[in-house]
Amino acid sequence: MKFANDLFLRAFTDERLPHPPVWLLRQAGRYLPEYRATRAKAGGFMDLCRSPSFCAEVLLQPLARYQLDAAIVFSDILTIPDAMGLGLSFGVGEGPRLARPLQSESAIDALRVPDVSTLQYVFDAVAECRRALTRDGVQSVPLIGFSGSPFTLACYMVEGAGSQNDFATTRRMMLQRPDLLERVLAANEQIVTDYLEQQARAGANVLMLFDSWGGVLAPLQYERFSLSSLRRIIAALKLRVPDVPIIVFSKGAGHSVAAIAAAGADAVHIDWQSDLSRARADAGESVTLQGNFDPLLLTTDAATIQRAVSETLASFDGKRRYIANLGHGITPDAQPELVAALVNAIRS
Ligand code: 1CP
Repeated sequence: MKFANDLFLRAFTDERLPHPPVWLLRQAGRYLPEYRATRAKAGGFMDLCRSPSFCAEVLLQPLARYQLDAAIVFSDILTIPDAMGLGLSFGVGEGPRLARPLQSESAIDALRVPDVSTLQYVFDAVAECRRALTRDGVQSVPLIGFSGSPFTLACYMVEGAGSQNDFATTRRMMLQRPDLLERVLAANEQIVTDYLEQQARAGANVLMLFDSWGGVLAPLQYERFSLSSLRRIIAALKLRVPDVPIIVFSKGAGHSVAAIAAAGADAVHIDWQSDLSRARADAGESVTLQGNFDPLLLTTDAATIQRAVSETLASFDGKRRYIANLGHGITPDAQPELVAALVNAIRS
């Protein structure tokens, strides 16, 4: 595959780059008026995710506005609980809800690993996104495919929604009946592995695992209930799709950067509460780091953003094995012109 811009892929090698490649977690989304218009046209959020042409449309929206070095397939991590029949819905301006959360042993007994073909609409979206990026055989920027981690998916599957109390229902199950949580994690591990493999086969150039809630676990719990499954998923993918770099984001697990690197991740995404220089010391020189600007910057002003970028890149070598990004997803109140300010400050 030929790329017009392959800076992002070169950040997975030891090459020194002219400036860090940059893309932003959740770069397509509600902060963009054109995204809100496409979502309204599609009907609902899952209708948007189920339409490859709408997915490609919103994929391109941030690329048209900003000089970004990667694109991420438009989808959501909750496609897997949906395929498991847990009754996913999204209201306008609301987070996800599952009608049938896994809150009893009998519900977990009934849990089945879906056939990966039930997620064909996601693989079709990957292929359509890749086509939308490509002209005359040249792809503009690399395409990232993604999945939730087994633990983070389990948080939603047990809780039935997002959480204001660090997923207490899930953690209570972990404390009282670790065997039950481990059955959910084993089911998730199997489908996540196949799901990522199929995204790579459909055209994703890089894969990312979102362990967004791994940080609610203490370090030993994190190893047992999250990182162990990530390690096995990475090992399986390295056999099945060996040339595809893998990025791991365990938000709030800055204590385990070295362990995530040792688990085989090609890149570790760093959250905004962690320090990049410290992460570099923990991860070593042969792992790529991605992150970690505070998403709140996108609700401040251009001078504040310029200062934050200068300070970060003065204290940290951003030209080798580093991908600039946010330390968590863009929020709906981010100002589109400040996204431009951040991207331009990083590039210069
Ligand atoms: O940049 C892009 O193109 C965004 C694609 C994308 C990704 C990578 C979306 C679209 N969701 C995700 C991943 C995702 N989804 C994560 C991991 C990343 C992270 O930690 O930020 C998580 C935790 C979710 C779950 C989810 N989906 C939430 C959070 C719920 C909570 O716990 O509070 C929400 C609000 C969604 C819906 C969603 N997904 C994506 C968008 C644009 C939206 C908003 C839906 C809408 O239009 O109303």
